[in-house]
Amino acid sequence: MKKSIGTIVLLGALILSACGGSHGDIEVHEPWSRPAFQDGTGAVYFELHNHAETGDELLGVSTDIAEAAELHLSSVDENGVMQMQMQASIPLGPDADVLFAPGGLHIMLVGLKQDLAPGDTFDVTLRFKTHEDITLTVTVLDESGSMDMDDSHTP
Ligand SMILES: [Cu+2]
Repeated sequence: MKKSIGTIVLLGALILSACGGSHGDIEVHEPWSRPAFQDGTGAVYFELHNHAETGDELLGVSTDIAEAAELHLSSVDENGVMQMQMQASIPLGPDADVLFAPGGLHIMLVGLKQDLAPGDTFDVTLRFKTHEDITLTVTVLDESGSMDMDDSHTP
């Protein structure tokens, strides 16, 4: 009896770790990007959760689909003008959530090698100071942030 409960608990843990893109102490939720065109720029958003009791730091990003991927922070200056600043790194406090969302933190893709159409997916790898690399599969959503069922881009 004890043994089967242990098995059920273990199974539950396995199922839990298999969903939601769990990668140990750092989790990434709902990676998505805006549509964009080849040679232009794109933006990637997601939510980072650091479940560890120690802090970490997001140091950089890489992807095959763009010439460069940068950590950016959008903000509005005193004149109401939207500005973007490149960040050398993003600190992740112990047990902290960091939101990458329109108007704030985002991954900027510079020099896209392909169009990004709603429904497309691509990989982005996050590099941390301590944690091992995390590769995300990003889904392109339409401008309203939902999946566009237009299939004009599928062959
Ligand atoms: Cu940017």
